[in-house]
Amino acid sequence: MKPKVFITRAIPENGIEMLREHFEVEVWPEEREIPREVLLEKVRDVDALVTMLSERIDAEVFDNAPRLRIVANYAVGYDNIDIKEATRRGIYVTNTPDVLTDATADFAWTLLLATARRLIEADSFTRSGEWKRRGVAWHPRWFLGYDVYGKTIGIVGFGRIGQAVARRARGFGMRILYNSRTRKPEAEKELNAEFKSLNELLRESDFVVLAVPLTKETYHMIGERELKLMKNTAILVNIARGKVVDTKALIKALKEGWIAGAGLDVYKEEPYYNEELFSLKNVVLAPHIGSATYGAREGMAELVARNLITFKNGEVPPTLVNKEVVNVRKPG
Ligand code: 8YV
Repeated sequence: MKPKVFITRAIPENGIEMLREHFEVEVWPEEREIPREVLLEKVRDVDALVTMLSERIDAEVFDNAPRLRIVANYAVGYDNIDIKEATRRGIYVTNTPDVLTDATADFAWTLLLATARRLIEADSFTRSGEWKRRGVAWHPRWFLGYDVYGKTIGIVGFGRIGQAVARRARGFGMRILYNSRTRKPEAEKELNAEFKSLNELLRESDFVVLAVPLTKETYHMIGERELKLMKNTAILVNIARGKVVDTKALIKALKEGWIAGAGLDVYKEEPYYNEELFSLKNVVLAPHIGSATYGAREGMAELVARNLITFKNGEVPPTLVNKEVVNVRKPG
């Protein structure tokens, strides 16, 4: 008999097909999120679980899943999973690094450029017929934005995605500053990046890109004090997690002109709606789509499947998060 895997959202078919060869597969078929009580019921007889960021995977889930041996998160981040609890119980946790790095870095740049050059405002002006109504071909003071080429970018969090954002900044002739928990001498050399304290980085950057994981240390790492350190011509881009920024402080900063604008892909809770924030003109907003390319999403599905299949074959999965779990239980 094949082991059973439950997938909490319809991931791309390539991953599901790979899994079908080795597992009995059930997929939550609806677009809406799986209700908590249904999830708790579904996990009762599963050996493996594929989860999304929006699901809290904690002791209660594990208590309901006596056969569960592995959780494959369909994301690089895993702040939705109680890793300590999983490890204690000998449950393997995997994520999807690398395959989404370039897509996410491209999207940071999409937000950066769209915010700097007011693309969304300009698009509505054109599409709504306002341009035609005005009856003027152009005006030297319309849609003035901020220069990007040759400016200074400050990247907070210099892991795979942060460095990929920096790699792109090289093509824009930028000075590259970064801040992270540990210094990265090799990346400094490769990317000609300068390590700065968070305060220095905020003071000196024209664009600040957040690329840190959400942890106790990074929760509200950008608040009123930090936003006040930024230049009033600077733009903040968040492709990390909404809770890294204090939303109230950000709204104040955008309204009162402490900073020039923000490009946001992530919010303190998701889905999110905030009239005060969403009515501002100097923000560009996306519904958490940093990794939403055909290539990245298929890569994520394949990696999820490879992790589960490798584990089933008694080997350590390629992108295991809780490495210490091998001391608690052997894979398989
Ligand atoms: C999510 C992400 O995976 O990988 C992450 O950590 O934030 C995104 O790529 C995506 O929204 C699906 O949950």
